Amino acid sequence: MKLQFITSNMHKFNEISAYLKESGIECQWVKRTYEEIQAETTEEVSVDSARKLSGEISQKFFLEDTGLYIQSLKGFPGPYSSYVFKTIGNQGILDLLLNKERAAYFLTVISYFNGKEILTFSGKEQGTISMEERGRTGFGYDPIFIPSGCEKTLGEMSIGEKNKHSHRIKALENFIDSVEIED
Ligand code: ITT
Repeated sequence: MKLQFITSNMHKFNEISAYLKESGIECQWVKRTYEEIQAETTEEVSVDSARKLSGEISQKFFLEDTGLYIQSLKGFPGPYSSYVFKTIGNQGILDLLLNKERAAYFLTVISYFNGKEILTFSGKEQGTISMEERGRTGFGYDPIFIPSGCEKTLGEMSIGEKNKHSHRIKALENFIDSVEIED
């Protein structure tokens, strides 16, 4: 079994391919950027991207969009996570949260194009935002996110540790459990 994963992000590919390898599924990295719409949900961004790419790629593929949702900021940065990371970054988020509740979650929405239609699968990971950046593994918001029940941030975990409870792997499990993936 072989799956094509479209992403510009090497870390996403490494996490997903490490997990799929254990399940005996080969994952091919299609490394490319694509334009994302600005929308109010992670799902809309994910589905719209897959719909546009399905117009130019005839084979089956999947992609995913991920957002960090902070409860006391009414879900911000959510679907704006990419822009917010590029602009104010992790320190900017920590500054916004001074004296605020720190509960947050990551949401990943995978969109799979099966050659005919687009199917979506979600995964959520609850946690809290740390008081300072910690750790150098992972990427993006990993150094400020502590999964529920853990003491370390995702930035202090190996891929194997992060994959045990991650939003991305939960979405992936829903995907591979629900879909017949032939060659
Ligand atoms: P694509 O090519 O797959 O779109 P991307 O890096 O642009 O790669 P997203 O738009 O899904 O990915 O990511 C939105 C932002 O959230 C971006 O700043 C990422 O660094 C960050 N992010 C995504 N997944 C994350 C994770 O597992 N841990 C920490 N930060 C993450």
